[in-house]
Amino acid sequence: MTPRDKSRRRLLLGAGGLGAMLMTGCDRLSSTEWFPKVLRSSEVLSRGVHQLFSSRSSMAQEFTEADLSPTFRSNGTSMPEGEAYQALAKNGFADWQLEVGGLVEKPVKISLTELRAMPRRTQITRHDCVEGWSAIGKWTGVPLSSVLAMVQPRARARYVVFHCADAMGGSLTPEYYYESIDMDDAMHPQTILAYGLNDKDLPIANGAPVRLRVERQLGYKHAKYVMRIELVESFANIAGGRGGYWEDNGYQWYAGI
Ligand SMILES: Nc1nc2c(c(=O)[nH]1)N[C@H]1C(S)=C(S)[C@@H](COP(=O)(O)O)O[C@H]1N2
Ligand SMILES: [Mo]
Repeated sequence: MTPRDKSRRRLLLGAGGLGAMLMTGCDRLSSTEWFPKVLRSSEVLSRGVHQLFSSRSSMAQEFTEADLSPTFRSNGTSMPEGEAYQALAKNGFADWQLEVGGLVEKPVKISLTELRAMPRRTQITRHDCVEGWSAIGKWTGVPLSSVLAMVQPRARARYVVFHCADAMGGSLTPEYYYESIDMDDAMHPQTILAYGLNDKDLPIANGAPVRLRVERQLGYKHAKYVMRIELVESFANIAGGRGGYWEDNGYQWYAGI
């Protein structure tokens, strides 16, 4: 027996011994009545703890008017260059239509007027950018869940992808900004398609006519200049395959705050 065999043997014996110990422990415990009850309550407890600390259903903090930043700065694109976008902007986005399709029963095109006529939600939240700045703004828009209710996602749909109007230079074929979130975040009450900022129409610098607010995640997830929403099972075949423009450049897909 080589020294290596010996140490392996010791390891195996050790593991067996531990198993035997656990077995007898369990046998003894399960024969008493209280053990299954304790097990059940600890399961409930751990579910509660999970919801407290890692819950995807928790709400992001909301602030008051007094907390608003004097101005909400712009970051990344502040004016998409494409001719199509420029034409839409010139016309006050009267001809803009949000396309919602992919893995849905009823694909739709929604105009800004139609979006504005839907039940709205207003929220004052803090935006945190990875570049090290934050700002508090008041956003008004339509819960994404309402739009999804209209189109009826198919059972296979796992992610919602936002395709934007701004091309991010660098290569010969334009790479458009895009982002994606999962169904949990898509259905969250604070996830809205915002058309208003601080009681005014969303400025172009901040993503007009419509940008995503997904309040429990970092700034780059909040896609501006949303033109098309696509429900997919996987984002492996979209652009670089990582679910977003910045993700394709190395950022995390889930950017929880
Ligand atoms: N289409 C598009 N969306 C975008 C960006 C962008 O350049 N293009 N920048 C992202 C980043 S990094 C941040 S911090 C926020 C900035 O939003 P703001 O311009 O309203 O401050 O938008 C995000 N969404
Ligand atoms: Mo950002």
